[in-house]
Amino acid sequence: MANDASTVSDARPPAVSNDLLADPFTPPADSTLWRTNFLLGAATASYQIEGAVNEDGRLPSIWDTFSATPGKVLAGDTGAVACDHYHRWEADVDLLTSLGLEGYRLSVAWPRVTDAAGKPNRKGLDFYKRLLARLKEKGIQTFVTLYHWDLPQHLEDRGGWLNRDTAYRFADYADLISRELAGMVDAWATLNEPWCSAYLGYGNGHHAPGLADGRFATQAMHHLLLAHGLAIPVLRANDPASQKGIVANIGRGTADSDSAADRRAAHLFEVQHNAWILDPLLKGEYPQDLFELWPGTEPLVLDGDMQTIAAPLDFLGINYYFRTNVASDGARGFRDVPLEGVERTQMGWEVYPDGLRDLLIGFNRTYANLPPIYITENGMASDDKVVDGRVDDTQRISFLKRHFSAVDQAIKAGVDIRGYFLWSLMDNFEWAFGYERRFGIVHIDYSTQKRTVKRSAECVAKFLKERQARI
Ligand code: IFM
Repeated sequence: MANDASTVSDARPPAVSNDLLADPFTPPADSTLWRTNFLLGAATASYQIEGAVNEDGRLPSIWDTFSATPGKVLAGDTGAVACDHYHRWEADVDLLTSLGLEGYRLSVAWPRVTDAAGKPNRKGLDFYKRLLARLKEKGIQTFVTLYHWDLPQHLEDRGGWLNRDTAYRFADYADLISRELAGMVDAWATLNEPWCSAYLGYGNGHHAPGLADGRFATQAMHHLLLAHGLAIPVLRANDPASQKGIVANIGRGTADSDSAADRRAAHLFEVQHNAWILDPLLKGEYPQDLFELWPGTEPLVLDGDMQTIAAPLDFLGINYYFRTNVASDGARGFRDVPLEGVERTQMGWEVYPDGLRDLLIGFNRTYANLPPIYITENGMASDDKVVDGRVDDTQRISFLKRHFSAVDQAIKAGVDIRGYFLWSLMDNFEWAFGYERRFGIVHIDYSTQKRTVKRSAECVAKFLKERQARI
C-alpha cells in the first residue's frame, strides 16, 4: 500500500548479515520456487512509467491534476515524463527479456485509450497493441491491469468514484479494451489496490483526487468494487481464454501487547485493510466490524450489488509490503505503535516477510472459495546510486530472498500461489513521493533516462537461468 504518510519514518536499515552476502539469493533446493510453472515476473503501472501525458490524444487524469497542485507531491514531481516508457518501450521489453523474466504486469491508461465520450482513441490503443504483440513474441506472459489509479479527469469532474455512474463507465471501458486486445493478454486484473484508491484518494486525501472524508472512502470503495464486478462478465465474454481477477494490497497488523484490547486493535486493522475488500469479493458482504470502527459510514448499496461484486474470480492478485504494529485506541479502534530497532526500507516500512506468509495462510482458512493467488507486487524502495556503473542494492537482494522464502512456506502450508511479480521493473514515479523513492530492480537516471540493471536484477536473472537449465 503506497504512501500512507503515517508509515514513513527516518529509520535506516541495519547492515545485512555476512551469510546473505556470501549466498545472496538462490532459494534452497527444496523451495517450490524452483518449479518452472511458478511464474516470475516484474510489474509497472502506466502513470508511473509512461510519461507522454499530452501525446497522441491522451486526456488528463486525476494524477496529472493532483501532481500539478502545489504541495501534493514531494519536490513538485509529476508523471509528465516519468521513465519515458511511451517512447522507450522497445528497449524496455528487451531489458525484460535480457533478465529472463517470464511475466510482465502492466496497466492500461484509461485516459490514453478513450476520448471524453468513451470512444476509442486509436493511437493510444495502438501503443498497447504494439507492446503486447512484442511481449507475446518474446514469450512473456502478460498481466494487464485496467485501472491503476489514473482516472480520466473528466470523470472526476462528474464525481469520480463517488458517482455510481463511474462504475458503468468503467464497464464500458473494460468492454472496449477487451474487444480490442482479446487474445493478446494472459490475465486481466480489473483494479489495482482499491484500498488505496478509496482510502488514500477519498478518505485521507494523500492521493488523487485528494478528498478526505470517511463516508467518501466507503462509498468510493463500493463503486470501485461494483465497477470490478460489472467488468468481470464483460471480460469473460470478450476474451474467454484469459484469466480474470483483481489486485488487492494487504496489510499485516500485529498487536503491541497480548491484551484483549490490543489484539482486537490488530483485528480491526486487518478488517480495515483486508476484509473491507476481500469480504465483499469472496463472501458477498462488507465486514460489520468496519462500521463499528467507522460508525455512520455505511455506503449506499443497491439490490443486487453484492452479488455483482462477488463474481467468481480466476485469480486474486496480492500486493504485500510491510506490517503495522498497533495498540488499542479506545473508540478510535487502533493506533500505530512503530517498533524500534527493526529493519526498515527507504519508505520507513518495516521489512517483515512473515506477514506475507501469515496473511496468505489466514486467507486460505477464512475464505472457502479463495482463488489461486499471484503475488502481483512485492519489493522495496532504497536510495540506490550508480557507482562505477553498478548499483549494489544489497538490502533488496536480502529482502527478495526472505519474501521468496515466505511465499514458499505459504505454498507448503497449502496456499495455491502461482507466481510472483517484483515491484518494480524500474524506478518510477512513486505517487506522493515522486522520484525520490526507488523501487526498481533497474535504476533510472531521470536526467538521461539511462537504465542500469541493479545487482538484485542480476540475482533474479541468474536464478531464472539456473531454473531454466533444469528443464
Ligand atoms: O508504487 C506503488 C504501486 O503503484 C502500487 N502498490 C504499491 C507500490 C509502492 O508504493
